[in-house]
Amino acid sequence: MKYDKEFKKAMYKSMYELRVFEATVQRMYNEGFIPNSAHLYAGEEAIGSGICAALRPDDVMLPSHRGHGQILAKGCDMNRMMAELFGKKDGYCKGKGGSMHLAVADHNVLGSIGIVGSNMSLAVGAGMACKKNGTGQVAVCFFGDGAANRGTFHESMNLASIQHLPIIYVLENNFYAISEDSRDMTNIEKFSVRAQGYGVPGYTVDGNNPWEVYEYAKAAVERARAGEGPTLLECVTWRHYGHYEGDPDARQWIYRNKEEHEKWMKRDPIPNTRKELLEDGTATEEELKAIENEVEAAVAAAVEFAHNSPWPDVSETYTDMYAD
Ligand SMILES: Cc1ncc(C[n+]2csc(CCOP(=O)(O)OP(=O)(O)O)c2C)c(N)n1
Ligand SMILES: [Mg+2]
Repeated sequence: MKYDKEFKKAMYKSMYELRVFEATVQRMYNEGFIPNSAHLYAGEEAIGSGICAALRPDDVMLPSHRGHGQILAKGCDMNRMMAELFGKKDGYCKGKGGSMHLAVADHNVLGSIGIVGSNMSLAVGAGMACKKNGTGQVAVCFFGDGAANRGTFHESMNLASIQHLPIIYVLENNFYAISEDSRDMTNIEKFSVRAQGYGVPGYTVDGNNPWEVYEYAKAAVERARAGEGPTLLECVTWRHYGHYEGDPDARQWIYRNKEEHEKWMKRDPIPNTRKELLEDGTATEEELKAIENEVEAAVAAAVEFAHNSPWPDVSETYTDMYAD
């Protein structure tokens, strides 16, 4: 076996956490407890978990707007994340960040972001800081196929390349930017070829296979830590739900195709990895059930924590808004 059993079980646990967290966020949103927009990560877990398995705790993350899974996979606290989504005082940003400005200072998560593609510009600054620190830190920037058509993608990658910045660009290609099919929005088959234009290595990776994502991430991280510069990883995947929670396409197939969706659902990374772990003798059914029960209890406890957390006081409305 290529990986030891503990590593494989930890990867499954991480992906399962992301899945249950998002299913719960969906329920909490629909019950009216999350006063915000929610772009769910379900289906894309192998990317967040695979990339983060290759990171150090002090590496810097620039999540996208679809960031819950990315942030959770970095090891952030589920209770404080859920409280933040509820807008409560014990949230990571005292309830003022919500889903799309969820920053976690003590894990170097610079914040999920509502302006699509803007985190690629910020990644250059983060990459410069990592390089200046001289401790081998890297910056990981997550964004989608839609964001890859913004100017910031090109400017960021060019500057990162000439300055040999330690940045991993993780393009989550789920084929859609809201309702726009990326196959109608570009004339290239693979976004990864764009990296060549900047002298950056670019790879297209199976984003539903955590081991493949991890291998490419590990190589990209090693390259970045060695001072050799950025890498672009295009991770091909599929989101299970609509663009945002409430998107009518999730039930009515307005812009996505039901047949294509069903084809992708057979490639769902969670049941497939579960099956693999059972078949290759990594874990028994009982062991996997125990992991799943533990995760489900932790997510339920996070909901409890969020419900019990107080609302922020009105006097705090303008505190923590700007750096001193
Ligand atoms: C600069 C900017 N333009 C448009 C939007 C509206 N918008 C929000 S998400 C989104 C699509 C993003 O698609 P993609 O980058 O593929 O990410 P995905 O949602 O598929 O993860 C758009 C156009 C925005 N938030 N910011
Ligand atoms: Mg997309």
